[in-house]
Amino acid sequence: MLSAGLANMLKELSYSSLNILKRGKIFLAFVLLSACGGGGGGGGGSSDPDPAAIATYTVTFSTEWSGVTFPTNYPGDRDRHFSSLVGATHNEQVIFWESGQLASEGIEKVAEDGDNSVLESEIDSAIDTGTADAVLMGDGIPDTATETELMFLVSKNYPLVSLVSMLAPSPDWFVGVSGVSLMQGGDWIDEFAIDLVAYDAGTDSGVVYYAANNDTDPQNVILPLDSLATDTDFADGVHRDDGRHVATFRFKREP
Ligand SMILES: [Ca+2]
Ligand SMILES: [Ca+2]
Repeated sequence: MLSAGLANMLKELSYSSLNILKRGKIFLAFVLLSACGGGGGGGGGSSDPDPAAIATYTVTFSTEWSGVTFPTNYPGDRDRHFSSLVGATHNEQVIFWESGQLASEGIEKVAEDGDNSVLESEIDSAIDTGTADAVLMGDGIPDTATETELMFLVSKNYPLVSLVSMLAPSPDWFVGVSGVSLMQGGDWIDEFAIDLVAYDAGTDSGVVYYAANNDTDPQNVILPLDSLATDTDFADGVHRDDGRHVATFRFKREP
């Protein structure tokens, strides 16, 4: 609801309030803090004693994947899509996936089938042990669109985000982030973007988008997607010639 300008002004006011408090001008500080409290109610943490303990973010998931940008064996405009977003807010004591490590069964299911159920169970287990705060579930990018948005709450004790989506159709290829922090130096980050590398989950041995299922046994580690130039345009997870990324996450803090 608040314009960015007004939100910034309120933030400045709250810093001013703290400075004024230090100087002992309690009354004026009280008035300013009241103004801030009223303005910040949209953040969802209005009953929290510390308004900065919870933040609301929107992540915009966008793609430039097309027959023009990645033409080699392109699956076609009516087929190319990204599966429903799935992930978690969590702390540093849990890692749901990592390049160079074996994929969990949950990541395998997402990467091969766009099936989020096992990864959701893995996140639920982490929530039970106190290392994750919430499961994030969002839309994918259908063949008819180039972006989607997911809004979510995040708390100071669980400021990391892991979020993935299958690049589809594909044998076991996915995009996403693992443990990216929405805080820097104790403050919420206003806005940032991450260009997404395409990863091979190491769980299926297909080399083209429409490869038949071919379980990799023993499983390989997760790595940026590499392929022959005759199979796809990907090398080291990006376009082999121009370095283009197949998708982007843009995180933006909501006022
Ligand atoms: Ca593979
Ligand atoms: Ca497999």
